Amino acid sequence: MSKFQIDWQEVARFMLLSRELDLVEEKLLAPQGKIIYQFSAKGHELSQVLLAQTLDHPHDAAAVYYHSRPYLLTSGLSPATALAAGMARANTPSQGRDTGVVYNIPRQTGLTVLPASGNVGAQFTPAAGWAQASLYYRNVLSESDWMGTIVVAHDGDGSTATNGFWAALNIATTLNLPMLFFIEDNHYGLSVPTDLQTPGGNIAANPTSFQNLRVIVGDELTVISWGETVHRGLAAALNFPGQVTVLDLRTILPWDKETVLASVRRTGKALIVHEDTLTAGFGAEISASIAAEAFTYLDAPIQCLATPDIPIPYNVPMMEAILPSVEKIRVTIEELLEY
Ligand SMILES: Cc1ncc(C[n+]2csc(CCOP(=O)(O)OP(=O)(O)O)c2C)c(N)n1
Repeated sequence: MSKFQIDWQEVARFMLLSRELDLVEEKLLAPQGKIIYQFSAKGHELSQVLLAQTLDHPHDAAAVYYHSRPYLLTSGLSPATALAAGMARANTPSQGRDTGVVYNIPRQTGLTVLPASGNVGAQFTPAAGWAQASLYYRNVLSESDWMGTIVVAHDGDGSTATNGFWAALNIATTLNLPMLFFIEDNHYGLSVPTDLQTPGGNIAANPTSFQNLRVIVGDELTVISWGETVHRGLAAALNFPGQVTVLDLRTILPWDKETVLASVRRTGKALIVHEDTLTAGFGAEISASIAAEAFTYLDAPIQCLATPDIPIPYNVPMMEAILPSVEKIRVTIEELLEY
């Protein structure tokens, strides 16, 4: 993944194409008995087409599931193959061996779609394997063309109850793998509501204690932080499920500017939280970069919560009083969301 450029005309074209294929299957092929199941991608189109446009590195890869057709169409799957696969025809990716809509695309010009199966949760292990291999190419074999690769595992919220999900999360955070867990949360696994398989029903809140995990939970505001205030930011963000992305920078020299800019361009709002003083704190640097490089995407002023320009008090309650507290962060998030 090297840049974040959206071709909106193409986005519209692939979204409409995907929707049209669903309608052909729903209205024609299913009633005629030519497909056994119809795996609708309705509602999945926008996020997947945007994701496919973002993954542009030749070694980027994805492991997909049965709702991934918009993503695959954007990555080079032809509409004819898409329909033929659903009908279990020959010369289609699984040649009728598996649910038609789980495809794989060996790398030709675009990215690789790893071999998939209809099993819920089967995507995470191959994706983690690809990510680990990419680090090997990059760090051990010193093949510089593997720099900047990322692998995505697509699945639904139900899959976060599977062994594959947790095992991959464990190794991805242990080895710091370049891996994105792209979970499409429609609040149900078939007819089972999320709160019956996830404490509190918030699938993003569940894995937040994993180290080296940059948690992405929402799309209306980006909270940028590092160190202790990450935990406060996460605690505050849990009050706004699905609305707030919390980025843990982990280092500020270098800092992950690309991730910050990509996220702010997506959410349109930025809140920086740190323990350093407001004046000359590193938040000012981040704020300046967002203003310079993502200004036209902003829907609200960039905000920074930091300590006032005073020495940090030794007395604990006094220290707590000046640090950005969970409550102060929560209130600021609320104000920014309402802006
Ligand atoms: C290993 C396995 N167990 C059970 C199933 C049957 N099954 C198909 S879809 C599904 C629900 C998946 O829910 P979720 O991950 O939330 O995806 P959604 O379809 O809601 O996007 C289940 C249990 C399966 N395909 N694979």
